[in-house]
This record gives sequence, C-alpha cells and structure tokens, in this order.
Amino acid sequence: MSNGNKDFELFFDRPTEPVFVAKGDRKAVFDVPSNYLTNRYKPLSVSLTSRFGEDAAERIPIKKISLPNTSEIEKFPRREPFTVFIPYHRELAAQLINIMIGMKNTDDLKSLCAYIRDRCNPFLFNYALSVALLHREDTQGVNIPNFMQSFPEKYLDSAIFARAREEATVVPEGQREPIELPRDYTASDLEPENRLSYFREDLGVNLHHWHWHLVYPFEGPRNIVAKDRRGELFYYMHQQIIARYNAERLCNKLARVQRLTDLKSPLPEAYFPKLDSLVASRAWPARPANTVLQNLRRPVNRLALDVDDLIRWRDRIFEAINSGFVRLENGGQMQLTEVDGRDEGIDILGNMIEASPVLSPNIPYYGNIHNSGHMFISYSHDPDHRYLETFGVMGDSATAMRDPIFYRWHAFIDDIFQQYKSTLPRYTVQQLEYQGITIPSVEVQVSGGPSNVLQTFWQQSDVDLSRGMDFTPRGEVNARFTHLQHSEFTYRIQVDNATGNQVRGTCRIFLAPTNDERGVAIPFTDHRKMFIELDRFIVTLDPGSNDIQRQSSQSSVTIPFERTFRNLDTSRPVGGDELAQFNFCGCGWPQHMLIPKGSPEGFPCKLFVMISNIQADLPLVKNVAEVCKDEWMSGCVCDCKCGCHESAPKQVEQDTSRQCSDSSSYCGIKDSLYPDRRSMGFPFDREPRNGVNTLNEFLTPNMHVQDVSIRFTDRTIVRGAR
Ligand code: CUO
Repeated sequence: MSNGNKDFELFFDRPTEPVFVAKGDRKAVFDVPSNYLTNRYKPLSVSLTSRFGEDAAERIPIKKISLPNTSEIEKFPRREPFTVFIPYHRELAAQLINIMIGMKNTDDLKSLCAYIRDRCNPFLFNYALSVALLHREDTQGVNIPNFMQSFPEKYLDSAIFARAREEATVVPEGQREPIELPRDYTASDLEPENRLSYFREDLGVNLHHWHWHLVYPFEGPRNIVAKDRRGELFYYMHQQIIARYNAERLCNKLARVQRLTDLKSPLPEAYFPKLDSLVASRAWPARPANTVLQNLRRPVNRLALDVDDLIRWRDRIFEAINSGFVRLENGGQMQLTEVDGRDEGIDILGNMIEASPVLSPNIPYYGNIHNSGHMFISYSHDPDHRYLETFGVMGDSATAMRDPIFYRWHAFIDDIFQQYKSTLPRYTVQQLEYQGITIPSVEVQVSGGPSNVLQTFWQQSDVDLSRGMDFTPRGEVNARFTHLQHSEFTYRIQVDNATGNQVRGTCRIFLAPTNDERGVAIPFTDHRKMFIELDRFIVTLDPGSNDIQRQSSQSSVTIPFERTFRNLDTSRPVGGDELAQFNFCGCGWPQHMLIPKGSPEGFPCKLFVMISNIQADLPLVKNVAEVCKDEWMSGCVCDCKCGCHESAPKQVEQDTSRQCSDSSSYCGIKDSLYPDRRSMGFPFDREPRNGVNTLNEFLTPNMHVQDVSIRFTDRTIVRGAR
C-alpha cells in the first residue's frame, strides 16, 4: 500500500542499495516493473523479488510509464563524485531537475525515480530530487531527509565507519552504543588554524551551507533559480559567514582572515580532510601547504580554465563597479547602482559573481569567478588529472566550509561586493533615524547569570548513521559528536515612543567584537563589516515606555538543533502544517552556533540594537499577485506570460505561518518576497556618512549599543543530560 508523498523519502534511504531492497523504518519495498531493474539484476528478477520481498512490511506499487530519455544522465558514472561547481555536472543536474519537475503527477514522478535511481549517480539523484521536491507544488511538505543522513561520509571522520559497521553487525539494535567522534581530528595544535576546526567542521554549519545552495541553485529552470533577491542573498549570507568566522578567529587570538588576492603564489593553508567517500570508495584528496593554483585541463570533467581567466574576470567586474554599469551581451548597458532607493545593483552583482548562467547578465564577458575559484582550489592537487584524482572539499558545498581556504576565497569575493557597496550613497541621518523613537537601555541575561555576560561551552549530541551506511545491518547506530553551545539568553530592550501614537518598527540586533586582533578599537569603516546579525523582528510600540523581551532561541537567523538534524530526532511533528514547516527547511544557521565561542576571560563585544521605521522596512509588491501568481516573484512585472499589469505598490507583511519563515535573515522565505525591504545587512551594509569614524558617532537615537562579554567554559555536557 502506497503512503503517498511520504514514499519519496524512501528514495533517499541507503543511496547505493537497489530500489527493490526494503527501505526505511517502514521496511517498504518498491514493486517495480521488471524492465525497471538494471541489467545486472534483470535476469535475477524473480528470485530478487521474492528474496527481498520476504522482509517487506509494506509494498509500494510503481506504475509503468513511458520513460523520458535519460541516456545522457545515465552515462555519468555511478561512483564518481558530483558537484554543481562543475558546469558539466550541473548541466546534467539541470536536465534531471527539468525532467522531474515536468512529470505530470506524483505517481509518474515516483515511477521515474524508481527507474532512474539505480541507473544514475546517487549524489546527482539526491540533489536533483531534493530540488524538484522543494519546488513542485504537489510535493510540498515531503520530508527531504537531512543530507548527512544519506551521505554521512561528507561530514564525519572516516575512521568511525568501520567501528560503526562493527557495532551494527555485532550488537543487536537497542543495545548499541554511540561511536564517539574526537572534537578535532584533522590537525594538531601545531597548526594554528586548527583552533577554528570546531567552527569549520561543525556539522550544522556545513549542513546549513549545503542546504542554502540547494534552496538557491544557480542553474535550473528559471522559475526555480530567479528567486527574490537571490544574488543579494548570496552576497549577504556569505558576508555573514566571513563576519562570523572573523569573530571566532579573534576569540581564538588569530587575526582576521586575509583575502586570497594573489592567485599565483603558494597557498600556505593546507587541509587534510580525513573524509572517505563510501560511495566512491576513495579518500577525499588533501591539499598540502604551499600548493600553487594551476591552469585546469581536465577533459574528464570538461574543464579547461586558466588562472588568468580568473584575473580577467575580476578586472572586468571591477571595471563594471567603477563605471556603474554592466556591459550586456547585445552591446547594451545595465545600471549597477541604487534605483529608487533600492540597491538593485547588489543583486545583479551577486548573480554575476556567483555566477548564475540563468541570471548573470553577460557570462562570456564577466565569466564565472566564484564557482571557478572553488574549482581551481579543489583541483590544485591534480589540475590536469594525471593522478586520476577527484576534487577536494572546496569542490562541494557540503564540505567546502571545512577548509581554511574557503574563508580566504570568500573574503576575496566579499571584498568585491564591499568595493561596490562603497560606491553607493551613504545613509543619511534621516534614513537611519525613527522620529520619536529612542532606546534608553538594552540588556542581555542568561538565567541565573550576571547581566550582559553570555556563556558558551561544549555539548555532545548524537546522530544516526544507519541510513547512509549501505549494505550493513539495519537499525540505528549513532555517532556522538562535540559542538559549541551557549546558554539561552533573553534580550530586554527599553524603547520610548514619543510619537503619541501606537507605531510599529523593525528591531534589528547585531553583535561584533569590540577590538581588533591588536586589542584596539576598530574604525567604523572596518567595524561595520564585522557585525553579525543575531535577530530581526517586528515590534509594536505603545506611546510611552515599552519593555521588549525576546529569547535568543527565537532568532530570525537560526533554526533549532532538531531541525538542523531533523529526522534524527524522535520529537518531530506527526503531520499537518507543523510537519510541513519542520520538513521543508534545513536552511538556517544552526542555533548552537548563534554566538561566537568567546574566551575564558570573557570576550568583549558590542551588542547593537536598532528600531527602524516600518514604512521603509516592509517589502513592496506591485499589485499583481492575483493575476500572476508566482511569476511576479521571479522579477516578472509587465512581460510575463499571464499578462500581468502594474498597479500601485503595496506593502506586504511577513507571513510568519509560511514554511521556513523563522530563519529568513539568511535563507529568505519560501515562495515569498524577502521579508525586509532594506538592503541586506542594513544599517551596516555601506560606508557611513561624512564625519563618522566610530560606532558611537554612527548612532542615531533609535539605536543603542551595549557592552557585553562572551565567557567560554571548557566543560562538556551531553545533550539531554542534566
Ligand atoms: Cu557558498 Cu562559495 O558559495 O560556497
């Protein structure tokens, strides 16, 4: 008996075990037509069906359909690592996504999946099916399993898999013990960068990054790629990663990350990932210290690029920034600046730099700088494929953040965006202030602790590996990993409203280190880039004094631990809207990494709070939604198929009941406009007005800065333990 859309979850289970083997806790077997079996299994069809059908608690009928042509996709080797950073790979993914999106109903899609799953590369299949399920209307709320569950090999020290197999094989289910993962296992303290391994190799951080790129693919059908402000969000989410990383570095007595500007000199940063691919049965390649980037000539990946290409693209992008316009392929120009008070240029630039073949205005001229940089670095150990090696961790969005070089590369990318931002008009006092609104005081409080002191420590949590360990006995087998955690805290914000009316505003909360690596105050022009967003929410202010209280766990940046590691937690909702919400979005900074680690003596930070005027905050929508449905969100105003028309723009409220709306700052909201009309990162996204050199000089009465400190205690607690 089929279980409707829930059956799709089973296609993610144990990715290389054939489709006719019992799947998931349901022990469900897909009843596939015999011609769906791969050539290896076709002659064994009868015996396989009875052998693997015996254990089945449930049979899922698969209808026979006339299958689309998937020959190109099937040619891509099954055991080859896959990455969307390689143009050829992402073309294959786009083909498969298109086919999956085009299936006329979920039964046909299920049938296609049952056919193609065992014929195509499992990474490619997982990626394409995830994108398709996220974007088809009839598969909303399907539970897309956590990527780590399907491919734990991309997240965990390979040393634990043999132990996990032994545990699963020898010890009966229910009596198995978690396999403990050491906290830092990729280098020793001889390597100063190893102090940051808890951040770079954090499972939640890497899952967020993978999920972000899944939600915001740069190639595929236009209606999937062209999401509201996706180019700007590419800039902002990665800018915030760099700001967070820099804060962590300062906590660990390391200087801020250096941009990777010299593309022809040796790279001092090494990375030895200690990951093995279970699917490819190969170790992920390492990059020794002082590797030099070289021209790529890898026919096997259809890659032929010169380091000089990167340099040419960089120079052309700077030329566009400095001239204020982009050259189009047809010889025309596109303004690269603020339009009607909205920074449209950053969105164009984001799509140019990433670069999206669907949205970039002129790929032949501006190239593919960001993705190619990932490629150059990830193939630097074997640029011409002479050793038959595949890409390193920088080549995959699931693993890239593990490598110290990721941050150097993205600091370089961010600097290009910052160069553009420095061309924009400065915010005037009028744009920043909110007449009649002042903030006399701000306080943060950990329950039972001193005021304005945040607390961090280590925590141990378990994740189940069994769904990603193919051909091993069934049943849960857990890895126990150690991650940073903080005590929950409450913001108390006093706001005076002298307007005489009830008004609304957006409360924006940011945090930045007080001092730089030398221990001295930071000029505002640099400080503004170091502020990490902690929260953003709408407040209603009565006339007079208002006392706003907000929990750290409500952050608009993060998702709770249970969602980051969803499916692995028994407390997930059983159905309805709550499940849809829970299921959709693994995108969101992990709550356990909301604040930096701090230091044992207390790491001093500036907590910044602002209430901005709601009139300039809410997104504006041209009144076309009822005519055009989804099309208006993909930038279509007047020329879309359905013939929509413009009318007076109106403000829209964030619908907090929408899926995934609780981590909108870095991830946006599914099928909706970005909920904040201001430039992302406002008010820190551009250079300050003349005469402002320090944070204090920047402040208007509707802002407040509070000194806080983050105190780290070197103790480890086990999740759930008291
Ligand atoms: Cu997210 Cu370079 O974009 O990794």
